[in-house]
Amino acid sequence: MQKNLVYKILESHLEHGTLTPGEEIAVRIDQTLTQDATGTMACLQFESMGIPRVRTELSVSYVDHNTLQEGFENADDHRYLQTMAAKYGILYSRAGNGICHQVHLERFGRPGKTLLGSDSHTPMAGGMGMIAIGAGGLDVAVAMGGGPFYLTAPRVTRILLTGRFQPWVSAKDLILYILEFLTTKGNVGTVIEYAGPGVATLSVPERATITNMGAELGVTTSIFPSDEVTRAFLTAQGRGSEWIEISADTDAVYDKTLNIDLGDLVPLMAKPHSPDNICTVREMQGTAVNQVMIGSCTNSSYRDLMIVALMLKGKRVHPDVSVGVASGSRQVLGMLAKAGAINDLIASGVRVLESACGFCIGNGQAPETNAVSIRTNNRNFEGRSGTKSAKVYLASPETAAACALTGRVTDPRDLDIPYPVIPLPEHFWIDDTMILLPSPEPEKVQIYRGPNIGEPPVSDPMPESIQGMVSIKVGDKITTDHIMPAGSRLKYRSNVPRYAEFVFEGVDPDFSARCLKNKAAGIQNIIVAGESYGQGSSREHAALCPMYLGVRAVIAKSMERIHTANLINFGIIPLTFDHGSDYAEIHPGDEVTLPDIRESLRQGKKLMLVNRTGNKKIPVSYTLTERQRSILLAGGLLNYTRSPSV
Ligand code: MIC
Ligand code: SF4
Repeated sequence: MQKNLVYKILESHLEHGTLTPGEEIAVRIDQTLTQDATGTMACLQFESMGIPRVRTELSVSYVDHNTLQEGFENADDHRYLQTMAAKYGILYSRAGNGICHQVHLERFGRPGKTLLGSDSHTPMAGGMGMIAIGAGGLDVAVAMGGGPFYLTAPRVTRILLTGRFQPWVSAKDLILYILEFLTTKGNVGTVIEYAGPGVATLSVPERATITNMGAELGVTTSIFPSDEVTRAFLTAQGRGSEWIEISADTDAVYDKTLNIDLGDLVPLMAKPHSPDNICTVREMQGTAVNQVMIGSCTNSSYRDLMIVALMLKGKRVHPDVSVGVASGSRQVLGMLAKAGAINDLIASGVRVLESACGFCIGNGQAPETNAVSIRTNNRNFEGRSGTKSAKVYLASPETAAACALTGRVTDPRDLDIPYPVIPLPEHFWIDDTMILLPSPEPEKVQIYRGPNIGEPPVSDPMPESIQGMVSIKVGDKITTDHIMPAGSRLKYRSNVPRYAEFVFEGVDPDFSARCLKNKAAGIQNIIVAGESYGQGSSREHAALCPMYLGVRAVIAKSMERIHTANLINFGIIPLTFDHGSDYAEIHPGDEVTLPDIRESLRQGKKLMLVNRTGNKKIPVSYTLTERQRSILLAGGLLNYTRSPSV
């Protein structure tokens, strides 16, 4: 049978199951990546598995998120990660070397391979023909130990690209356009495969911008074929020998095909507070801008930042706008410096920021009250910038630079300057000295553990029945940033009891204390939610910390993939309403029961939620494989791994 690209790679890595959409499969993972915000927990979990050395072809531990280092916590965690990597056979990318996804694309991504990363934007590596998937840290820890990754065999949507971009329109505009019609909801279980003659007009970094923001669509991953453009990129990275050609068969079958002519696109923006709230830049034209932030894993390649530097060269940014530029990697920063672009940026009044996540995760650069902030990153959830009242618009580097110059929302086509064309460099600057190799004498490496590091907590097995209380009821599109805020709270990632104090901090500041009180009284906590619960980040703390607070079930209208997997991994049952209208029948504080849950799960039987306060029976469902049911019965993946036959 003629195969699409996704199924070709999945088939060559299949360990269990049959490749039929909707079926559970397990695939071998060639490479893993972790970062410092999710990685410390993943590494602690890996250590607790008692495996002496990682069993992947390549595992890299990046430090890029927690580089603000207010207090000792982050620096201690970094030292832990460095020593842990040295001992267990992991490459360690030091703080300052860049954002995990950008560095991975430059130095490690390989067409045809699989990559699992403890970060939701791992699919960025799909820009060079890999199956790259984001997952919770525990799933990545299992993959580091050589275990396969379980997922639902996806439906594949093909996006057929024709034509080429008009000047001033670029990859960000394309993915924003796709977000407008596919939205952030309803794409769970799908992979997007890009094809068509338009593909050849896009460089690897442009493709990576597009696959990066597939995370915002909620798809499992996105992928481009590996072609001559990929070969040129790998060759310029000194890795030409790692290139293979890989693409779909001519008559390959897809679940759906969408057609986009790149020439039809115009500059777009995502308005507050969702990446799918799209308008044209011209619709917002003239709105006063307070801040422009250019960078993040989505748009921080050499191409993106050279365009910005050339647009600003010889000019000054508007005096009312604070402008920051953060390169995605030390390679990009070094090349900008060699090209004189850093001088151009400095001269124009730009604040040159560290090669790290920084502003994107609310680590510094919080804008002023009620600010309009134009950013090139991928998420504009309320409060993520660090300022709750700020209005964040997502846009391309071209649009962001135009706004920086004029102090108003400006379509870059309206600037009277020629569109800078940035050819792919023949050779990128290669200096891997900030990537430390594992120790040749692992037995001699002492692992450093600062006082911020605690043991990862483990849940109890699933009780016979859940007797609980609705501790919170939230609406639609609740993101993991709502559940587990990042920014200034990030430094507590390795200290679960402390971090758990901030669960739902911006939504209901009393949530954590209420849950702990219930827990002490033997009452289980239940979360009730609307559509697309758990969008956004892969952070497993959005499940781990609620688990610590005694949350046992989440009942939602619908739920996102990575978060659902994280809930299961930490023993919290993800349930959906059979009838969305029943959402209205439950209120905060209601006493509810899930009778005989243990037995029902064991036998795969239907569940009924009894609302004792409202005196109602509400049918709820789960879509769980036998393995997932066993994990829940055991009280999470760690318990299950220790004794799988619960
Ligand atoms: C994000 O962009 O939200 C993050 C921070 O990179 C997260 C990971 C995390 O919470 O540490 C992600 O996207 O998975
Ligand atoms: Fe870092 Fe932002 Fe990318 Fe997440 S989305 S990995 S915080 S740059």
